[in-house]
Amino acid sequence: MAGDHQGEGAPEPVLDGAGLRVAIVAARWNSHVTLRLLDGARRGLLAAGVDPADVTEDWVPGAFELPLAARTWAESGRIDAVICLGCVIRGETTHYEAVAGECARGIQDAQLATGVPIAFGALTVENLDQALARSEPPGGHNVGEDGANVAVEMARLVQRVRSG
Ligand code: INI
Repeated sequence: MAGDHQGEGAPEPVLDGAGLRVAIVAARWNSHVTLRLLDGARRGLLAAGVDPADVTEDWVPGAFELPLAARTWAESGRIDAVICLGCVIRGETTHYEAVAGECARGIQDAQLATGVPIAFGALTVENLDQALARSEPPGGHNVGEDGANVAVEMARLVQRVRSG
């Protein structure tokens, strides 16, 4: 993962997305950032071998709405993983904690309740500079791209364990 040194020493995941069906859900709030995350997610899925025809994209008003959209897709039985994309900037909202916290909690609740992996590709940052640094063009760090990798890795893990 670009810019990531947290996995040093651990085996690299084998990212084989062929045949996986993935739903991307993006928040319109701060769309100047979430569009960059969407680019990253598309790029990551393509690089992992996911067929663009197997990818759906939906927009929701803000990060607060991501969990419901993700859970609805997860319950549909028609996808193998979901990627949530959002951007909550502390300096620009007085209810940062509520929006960011409920987004994270809702996404975790949804993936645990459904057993469908849901990647948390929502930025929770102090300012726009931090948001841009985490949603970079090809070659840079992009949390949407990270989300694509997470979705593929976790979808395969779930499939492998379930199939015994
Ligand atoms: N939603 C975001 O995705 N990012 C934000 O920074 C943000 N701010 O600043 O408030 C935000 N608010 C909207 C929220 O997600 C809901 O859409 C809204 O409260 C309606 O439910």
